[in-house]
Parts: sequence; structure tokens; C-alpha cells
Amino acid sequence: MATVTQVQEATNADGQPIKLAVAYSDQVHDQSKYAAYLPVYDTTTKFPPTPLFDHDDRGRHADPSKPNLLSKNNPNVKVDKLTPRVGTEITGLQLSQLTGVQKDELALLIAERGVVVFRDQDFKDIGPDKQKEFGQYFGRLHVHPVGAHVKDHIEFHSIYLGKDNLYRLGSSTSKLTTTGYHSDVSYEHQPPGITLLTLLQVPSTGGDTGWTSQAAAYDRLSEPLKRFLEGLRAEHSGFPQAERAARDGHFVGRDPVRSFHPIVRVHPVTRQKVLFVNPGFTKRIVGLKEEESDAILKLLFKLTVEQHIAQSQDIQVRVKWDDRTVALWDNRVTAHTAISDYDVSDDAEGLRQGFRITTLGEVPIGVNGLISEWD
Ligand SMILES: O=C(O)CCC(=O)C(=O)O
Ligand SMILES: [Fe+2]
Repeated sequence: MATVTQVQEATNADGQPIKLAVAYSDQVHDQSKYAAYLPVYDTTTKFPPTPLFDHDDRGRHADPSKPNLLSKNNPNVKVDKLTPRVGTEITGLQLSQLTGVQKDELALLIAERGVVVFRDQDFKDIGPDKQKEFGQYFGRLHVHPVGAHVKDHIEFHSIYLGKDNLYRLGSSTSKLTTTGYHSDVSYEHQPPGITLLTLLQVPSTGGDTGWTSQAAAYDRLSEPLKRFLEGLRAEHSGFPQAERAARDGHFVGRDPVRSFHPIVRVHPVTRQKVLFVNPGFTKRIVGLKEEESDAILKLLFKLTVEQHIAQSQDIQVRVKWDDRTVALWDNRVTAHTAISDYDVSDDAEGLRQGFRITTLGEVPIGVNGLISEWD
């Protein structure tokens, strides 16, 4: 069974008639409590370009010592660094119960640690409206221009890989690896700050997610190379993703955009410098000759991102999921990859379902006031 897609007459959240492509098989999911979060595509509604807006990062409002989130008085709360450079795991706190002050502190913690993983959560059962409201606290929600969403909630990016839908394997089936590090939709003019991902069904083993610290990747470069990169922007393009989607018969809901972001980005709250390039979306360095750009991006991907990924376990974290885990990461300071190592065709091994809620951040700012541009 490859991807099962059925087109149905439906209505969108505003009650307008649409054609809805349903990209899963009811046979596989007739027992599922979470069928409402399976992948669908509104193949009718076109979206205008995302308007620019002022992003007020919640981390800016936090007390840096985080006394409300990480209160020492609550013996049930356990906070562990997963690795020294990236990743923190928290048990004993419910995301659904956090106060505004705690959420502000969480935003800062996510920026500092790259990714924060919450265990034993009721988040998947609080319903789409509360889930969306939680995400909106951290910023405006991104609507994916081509990705699968969930019915009536286009801000939910459906994450699904099962025998009835192999689309997320993408081109990796013709490659040696399924690993594909990226920072979510970094081509946007105001690319994402915090992304939240939770899984509703998980393979018993496999399907982990990996994160790498782009702050540590930057720190490791030599001083002369840091100075050189600090003056440059790189093109991040949404065009190949949109072209691939169109080629695969998917609807492109919003016309693709590209942005020229500073290669060295400064986090608006922590002021940390990070290497803001990723093999998923970064195409070229602006102002360099083609061969120079290719060589330097290759250097950055191979020597920093990919070699860090392949060989530098010391700035990465890999998280094993269960169906009560929620991960929140800061796309400005980490790149991440799904690890699709399970056999989806084997009922005993693979079916992975979840959803992602992504918040948009500020227009990226680099060193000495270098700011993103677009045409
Ligand atoms: O499925 C995962 O582990 C990560 C998915 C992902 O990268 C994304 O949706 O942005
Ligand atoms: Fe992603």
C-alpha cells in the first residue's frame, strides 16, 4: 500500500466548501482515538503571503533564574540536562497547566537549551483549541504552505508515517540515509522560533528525533572564519519544497518565498550567536561567486552541520518518544531531523503519528545590525 489518498467534499474552518484530500486509510485507523489528527490537505484554499508583524519573544519577559517553572519547592519536578550543550528533560510538570509566567520562563529555557522534552503529558488529550492556544502564547502560528494538516485546523502540521502513507519518507528512499537536518521552514521572512511536536502513536522502538546545537556549531569555528561569516547572508528557499509538492500532485496553498538571512544569527533574547544555515533549505551565500558559495556551504554543512551530525555527538541529542511526550525546540538555535529507522511496512514495527505546532519569530538579526532581506 503506498499513500492512500481520497478526495472528499468538505468545508473549511470558515464553513466554505473545499475539496479535502484524505491521506490515510480508514482501514488502518478505524480504532484510533486520534483519527482527527491524521493527515489531510485542503486542496482548494489559497493563502496570501504571510504579513510581517512584530514578534514579542516571551523569553524576554522571563526571570532568568526561572523560579516559577523550576521551583525548588516542588519535589515532583525533575529537570535533567540530556547532554551538556543541548536538551533538557522535565517530568512532573503539565504543559497544559502552566501559568503565563511559567510559559515565559519556558520560552527562555527552550532558547538556552535548544530543545526541552516534557514527559508524561496530557497535552494530546486537551483538544485542538487548547493545543492551539498554548502554541499561540509563544507567537503567531505558522501555516505550512504545502504540508499535510489536520481536519479543520490548518495550523497543525500532521506528522504521519505508516504503511498507508509513505510520503514523509520523501526522497530518502533513494538515498543512503533518512537523516535530513533542517530548521523548520527557514525560508520564511520571519522563520520559526519555537516548534512543538507531540506524538500520538509511536513505534515501540525507532522514530527518535535528533537535534544539533547550531550555537555550539558556531562556537567551534575559528575566529577568522567567524568574522568572515558574520558579514554574510545566505539564501533560504521554499521553492524546491513547493516544486516537489506540485510534482507529487500536492496543492501549493501559498506561493513559495525565499529570504536572505544572516549566516550568523543572534538570538533576540539570549544574544547567543548561532550558525543559521541548514542543508534542508539554505541554497547559496549571497555576494560570493558560485564556486566560492558552494565550497563554503559545503564546508559549513560538511565540517560543521553534517560532520557535527555524523561525528560530533558532543553537540547533539537524540530523544526517544512515547505517546505522552512533548518536545519544544527553538529553530533559531538548533537544527533537527526525524530518524525514520523503523520499517513502516511491518505492522509490528512502524506507525508513527503526531502533530507539530510552529510559531513564527522575529525577522532574523545578525552581527553589527545585519538583517534579513528578501525580494
Ligand atoms: O518527526 C520528527 O521527528 C520531526 C519532524 C520534523 O522535522 C518536522 O515536522 O519539522
Ligand atoms: Fe522539522
